[in-house]
Order: sequence, then C-alpha cells, then structure tokens
Amino acid sequence: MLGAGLALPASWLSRCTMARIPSEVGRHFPPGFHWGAATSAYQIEGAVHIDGRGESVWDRFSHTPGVTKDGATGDVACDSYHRWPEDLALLKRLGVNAYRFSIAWPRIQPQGAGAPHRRGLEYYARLVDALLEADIQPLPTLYHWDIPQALIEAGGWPNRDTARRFSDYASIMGRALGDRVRRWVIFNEPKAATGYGYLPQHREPCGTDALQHLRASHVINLAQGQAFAALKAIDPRLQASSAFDVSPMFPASDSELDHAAAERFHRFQNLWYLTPALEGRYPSGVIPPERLHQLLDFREGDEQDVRADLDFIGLNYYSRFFVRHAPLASGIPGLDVDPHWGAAAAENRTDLGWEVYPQGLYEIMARIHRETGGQRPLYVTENGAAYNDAPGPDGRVRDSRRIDYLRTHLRTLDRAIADGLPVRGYYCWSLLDNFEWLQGYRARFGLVYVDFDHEQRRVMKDSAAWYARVAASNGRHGLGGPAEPGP
Ligand code: IFM
Repeated sequence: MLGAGLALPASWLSRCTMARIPSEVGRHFPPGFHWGAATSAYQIEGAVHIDGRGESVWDRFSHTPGVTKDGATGDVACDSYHRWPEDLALLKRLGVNAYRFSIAWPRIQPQGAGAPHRRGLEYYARLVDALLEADIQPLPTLYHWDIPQALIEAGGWPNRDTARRFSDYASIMGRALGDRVRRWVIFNEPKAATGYGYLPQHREPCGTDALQHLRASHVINLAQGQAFAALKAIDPRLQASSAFDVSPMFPASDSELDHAAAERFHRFQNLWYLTPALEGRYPSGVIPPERLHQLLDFREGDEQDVRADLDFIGLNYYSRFFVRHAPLASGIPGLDVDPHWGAAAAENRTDLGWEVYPQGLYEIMARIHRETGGQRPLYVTENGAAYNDAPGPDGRVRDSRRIDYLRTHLRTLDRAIADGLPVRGYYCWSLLDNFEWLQGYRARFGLVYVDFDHEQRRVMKDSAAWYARVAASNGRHGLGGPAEPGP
C-alpha cells in the first residue's frame, strides 16, 4: 500500500524501506533544530471574561447545550491565562527551545475590529518576553479557531470583509511583537477552521453548508495572503506561514475510481490553502473549472490577494485517510469522496480511535515538499496523541503509549531528514492536557497531566521526561530502543 496515490520519488521510497543502522537513529537532526511543544489559546487559557476579552465563536458554541462532551467549555480550561509562569516553568523543565502558542483574537480586538485592547497586548508581550528570557523561541499562531463572535454575526469567514479584519489584526500583532518575534503562524489548520466550521458532516460552530464552506475557504485564503503581506510590510524579515493539517490519502480499494478520489481529496484537503498562496490559483481537478470561481466568489484581483510566498511550511500530522469514490457524498460539487480514518487494531489506535501511522509523516512531508517547489524549510507544527493515562497511586503518569507514539514519529522524521527533507523543527501537541473541542476534557494529548478537578495540578508525565531527554540530546537519546521507562 505504501505510496498508493502518493507519487513519491522512487529514490525516497526505496530509501524509506531500507534498514538503518540502529546507532544512526536520531543522529540527523541538524544543530539548532527546534524541539517544541504547542498549545492554543482557547484550549488552555480560560479567563474568558477577564481583562476585556470579547466573546469568541467557541465561547458561544461550547455553551450550546449538547454539543461538547459533558457540556465542557473553555471557560477555565487549564487557567493558563493566570498560570502561565507555572507553564513556562514546565517548558523549562522539558528543556524545549521553542513554544508554539496562539493569540486569542478576542483579547486583542474584542469585537474583531478597532483599536487593540491594551491588556490583551500586554499579556502576550509578557509571555513572549519571558520565553525569550528563558531561551525559548516563541512561535505565535494568529488564529486557532477563536474568531470574535461579533464577526460571526457579521457573516463569519464566508464574508470577504472578515479577511480585511483579520489582516488588520495581524498587523496589530506584527507591530506589537515583530521586534521580538521573528516567525509567525498565520492560521492553524485552515482546512479544519473551514471544514469543521461549515461542512454538513461536522457539527461545529459556524454552520453546516457546503457552499458556505467553499466561500469561507476562499476568504481564509484571502486572509492568509493579506495577513502575510501585512506582516512583511511591518518588517520584511518576519517569516510567516500557516500550520496546514495534512494526511496521506489512500484509495479505499484498487479501483481506478477510488484512486482518483484519493487524489482529488489530497488536493482538496492538503493543497487547498497552499496552492493559492504559492501560485495564485486553486488546485485543478477538484471542482469543475467552469463552476470554481462562481462557487468560491473568486473576484478579479483575488489571484494576487491570495498569494503569499510562504517562508516555511508548517505541517500538522496525526494520521491517514482512506478515500472511496462516492458521488455527491461531500456536498462539494465534483469532489465525490467518502473519506475514513484508517481502521486498525485497538493496540494501534489512540484513545480517540485514530490509527497510529508514523510513516505517513514521512510520506506526506515528502509529497508536500515536492509539490510546493522543494525549497522551503519544513516544520512539524503539531504531532501527538490522545492517551488518557491517569496518575497511579504513586502519582506518576506512566504513559508509555505516548512515548512509543512520539518515538516512532520522531524516528520517521530523523529518516526524512537523513533522506534530504529540510525539517527544522518539531512541536509536540500538546504541552498540557487541555480542552479538546467537541471531546471536552476527555481526550488527553498533554506531555503534562492536568488535574482539572483538583486545582489544576500539573504533573509531568513519563513522556515529558522522555521528551526532555530527546530534546536535550538533539535526538541522540531516546529514539533508539523500544519504549523506555520514564524517569
Ligand atoms: O487539539 C487539536 C488542535 O487544536 C488542532 N490540531 C489537532 C489537535 C488534536 O485534535
């Protein structure tokens, strides 16, 4: 099955299957590699009514009865808004040299427009300064799904004006922090922000309409292009990209129809927000060309506005999809796909049921690298797993499955680097157990356990101690053998 529908270069595929000398494992991470952890504002900050923060779409949505598990909301989450010094101390104990967090747009512009809110700016400035002081490179994400509710009421992402609002906000943040923060992530998972936001199959905050989804996808592309230009106008040395959520797509059968469906889905899921930035057009072969511009509300001049000569490519990777040809199933004209996560034995799935498929990280990175011109540095901006291990009687969290997960993915990354992929950093999702959207607090992705019932107590899991060893040795320790015991 390897490579089905993926069109990897033959040399990479053959090398991919070659045995490596065990002593070489982990030795290819370049000096200065970014070993990081990632979080996002709504998932960890809490303090939703503090210091003038406005309402976000997720505040409104999570308070709608019946939508999240146990009626969970991000009202308190990990209370990181108040406890950030404690979380910074955890980052220091982890020994990471990079931290990806997101800025809550409603803390900066409570209504999504107008002058920035001083306290919001101060909060992120304090965090950035403290990170730099600790020699931890900040990687802020401008948008991790928490659009101000006021903008949703004005039409949300399908409204073209939202792109302008967003680039104003990007400009505010660039001016506030650009003297200290060199690298920026514009959107977290633009596909998820619009796909889960608007597609009928998903029940997430913005509505369930395929046409709205397409319009939203185009406005997000406009916003990405305009925010990129806004950051560069502040200082051309600022580096920016987005964190694209990508998965290798495999045909569900050997039929030609399923092969073609997998390819269409790859373009729609993996390239829809990259090709416009890099080439000013949408990937071909997904939506019939005669309908594309009308469905997207693509206007004259948009081919310039969506463009962004991305400085690097951020990739979030979790698992792979299998895709079946299914006319009309998606609601998107011409897409005709029915995708499924890979099925796997229980021991090869995370506690959310997602298949653990480490080689997919190599496959999709290689493919995206090739399809984006083969020049740009790559960062794994998210990778991790939900395993819900709790503290034992001795208080220790023995999450050996997470160690296995991270180890196998990092070994794959090491191999990709050895084979020539310019990977410059890896951000584990997540630093903390946190508010996992519709799953509420039931899916624990953290390297650090958070006891939500007992004063937000943080406990470094075994995986945190293991990751600290890997990071401290730039990959030389921890990746070689089977899952190692914790501290
Ligand atoms: O928690 C999310 C994150 O917000 C975006 N990427 C996937 C993670 C796990 O579902």
